[in-house]
Amino acid sequence: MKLTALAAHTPEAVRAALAARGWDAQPAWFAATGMQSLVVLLEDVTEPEREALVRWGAKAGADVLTGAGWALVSAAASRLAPLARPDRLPAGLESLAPELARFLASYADPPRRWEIAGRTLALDRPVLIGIVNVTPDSFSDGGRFTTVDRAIEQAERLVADGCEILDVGGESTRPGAAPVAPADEIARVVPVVEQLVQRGLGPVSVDTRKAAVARAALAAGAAVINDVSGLAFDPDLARVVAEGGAGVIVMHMRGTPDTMDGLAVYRHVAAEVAAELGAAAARAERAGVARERIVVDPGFGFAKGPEQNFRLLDELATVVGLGYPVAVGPSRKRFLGAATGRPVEDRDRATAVACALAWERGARLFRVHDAALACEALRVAGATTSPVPTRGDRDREREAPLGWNGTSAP
Ligand code: PMM
Repeated sequence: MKLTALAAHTPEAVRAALAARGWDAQPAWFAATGMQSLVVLLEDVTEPEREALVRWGAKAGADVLTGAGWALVSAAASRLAPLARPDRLPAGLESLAPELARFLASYADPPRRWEIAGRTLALDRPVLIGIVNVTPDSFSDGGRFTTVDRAIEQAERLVADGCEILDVGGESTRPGAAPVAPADEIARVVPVVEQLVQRGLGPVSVDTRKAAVARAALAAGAAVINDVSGLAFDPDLARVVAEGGAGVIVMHMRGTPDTMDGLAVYRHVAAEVAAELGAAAARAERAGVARERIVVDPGFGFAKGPEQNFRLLDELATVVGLGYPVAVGPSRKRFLGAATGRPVEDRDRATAVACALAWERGARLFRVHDAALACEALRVAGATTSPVPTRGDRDREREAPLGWNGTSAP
């Protein structure tokens, strides 16, 4: 007998091993995801639930580590699947089924598209979002592109370098930045949005926390609203997005740019950021934004110190596990400077590496100042991932939500 250790950090190696042995793409992918080992953290676990989990784990051959109120469960996705099915669920674990079913369904069949105003973006390859700041005080290209012409020049360069979306921002989110009145923000942003739309550059996203700015931007032709406050700053913003049929990026932060640094206190940063982002995305859905229009972003640098940003980057799959497409914005941020010792104007290589790492962990959209290096890095990273085969409707009906069958014939 001959033994080869397979690279099990993603299902790719098992998929490729099956494909090399004659399996079709779809069953090979499905079996590979079923065989993939997953670890889930369960919290708010009652004592009877904990006992039921330990009993199930012993029978199912899953590893279960528990403490008061929590459990860590590690098993192949196909072994976890019965816990998500009401007809196969062991007694006492009923409260686990809905969340686990949602997670396993999005894990096996991740979102592949993002619906924004007027079009659909494919997410089976990296999507670059180019930053067009029209603030006089933004930290990294502050003051250089304040006029419409210069913003357009910058946008043209970003598109030529590989950006598919342009994100126009008229308010700096740097701590201590002067607040901008909605009318001033509109006056900065709208002429740029109009010009970009007129020239066919974009689709255009607008980075704003304010409903009035979002309304004006959507009327001018913007297709996405990018809210760094995660819909917490202006209670009307989600409704404006819903009514405009726009896409939305819901970013994680705590407090405001002025208070966020003092709120960077976490016991388990990835779990807490994911939970808070999940709640923000649910707010968007309650306000009428369709799930297919929502992208979430962990908000690197917002209410997070350098170590927390790196932990979050490493554990990005926890945010991906929410089931929404994930965007990241590490571009030129302080934590990259902390690791490299490079000043803000020399962090594009570090940004490109962070983007590639984020892709490997499941991020699909990348907000950058300089697209050329990030685009190259993401082409390399993207080439390591084969597209997830589409399941036909019949397959969906038969398999959905969780019918892994590791013994499918080729
Ligand atoms: N970072 C900044 C501004 N907007 N939006 C999203 N979605 N994600 C981010 O990480 C993010 C953002 C701050 O950076 P900038 O001032 O250079 O734009």
